[in-house]
Amino acid sequence: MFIDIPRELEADLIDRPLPPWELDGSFLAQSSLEEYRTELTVTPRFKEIAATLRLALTGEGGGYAVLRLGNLAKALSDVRFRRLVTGFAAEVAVPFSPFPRWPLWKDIGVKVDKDPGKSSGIGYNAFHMDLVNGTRPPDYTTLLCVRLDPLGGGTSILSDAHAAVARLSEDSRALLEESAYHYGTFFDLFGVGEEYKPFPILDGSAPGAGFVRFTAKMLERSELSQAHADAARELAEELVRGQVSFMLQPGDYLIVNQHRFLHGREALHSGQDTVPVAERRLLLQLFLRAKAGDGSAA
Ligand SMILES: O=C(O)CCC(=O)C(=O)O
Ligand SMILES: [Fe+2]
Repeated sequence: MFIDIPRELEADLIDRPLPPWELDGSFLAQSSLEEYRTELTVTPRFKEIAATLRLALTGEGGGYAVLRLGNLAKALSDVRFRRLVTGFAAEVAVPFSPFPRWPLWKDIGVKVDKDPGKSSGIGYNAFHMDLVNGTRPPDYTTLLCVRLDPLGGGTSILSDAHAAVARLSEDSRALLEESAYHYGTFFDLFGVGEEYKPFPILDGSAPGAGFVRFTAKMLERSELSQAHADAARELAEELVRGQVSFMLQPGDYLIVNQHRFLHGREALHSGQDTVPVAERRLLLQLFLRAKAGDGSAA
């Protein structure tokens, strides 16, 4: 679901600088949420775009959206643009940082010597949920594209997790409901609950509800029993079968409802070591927590 910003709204937003935000612990402060909302909702059509965005993320069949903010990215300074995108994000849920040492927005650059399958690696980044091993993963994960891979790789991939689960056999689903899965380390994180280890991929909710707590990265990096690994591999294959893919353009803002969709990224093009670090692909990542009492993320 791609959402364009009407020209008149772009023009209004360019003339409407937002103040710096404040944090309350690792969350965007309520006062900043209200201030941004007040500033932005007087702009004609902003409310309408925010409603379209929420519907794309939580309505029937929805689960992700790409806001096309490229013209605004070009027209505004980095600081002003980042505040504006934070304002859009705050219309969906509360921005927060699970990583105490990082600011609200975290850089995802390209590191040629990192595990290629992990965040900021150069290889295929398999379907996953972010912060999968916390008892409360972020309700939304969001990625803002600053720079493309100049060599042409890095297509984003998304897949409807519940649709993939629905295509599995009952036996596989039963295995995925067992607390037999684990992935990664859990250290010094805020706002995502406790470490969950081991965890079930399916939590026994009704079809279409609950998290599909999954990362295909566990297939290579976690010790799993044969039967559990086979069921997880089937799910990974169904996710690929149902995937959509597109190349994020500079200024595109991808928001993923983690209760519904899993995400990943195709490999960057070979030859990243020949690209100067400052010219490599760059995304900025921000996580969102659904507002208290707002059951709509699920
Ligand atoms: O590089 C990308 O497009 C996705 C990165 C990602 O999913 C992550 O770092 O969690
Ligand atoms: Fe991710």
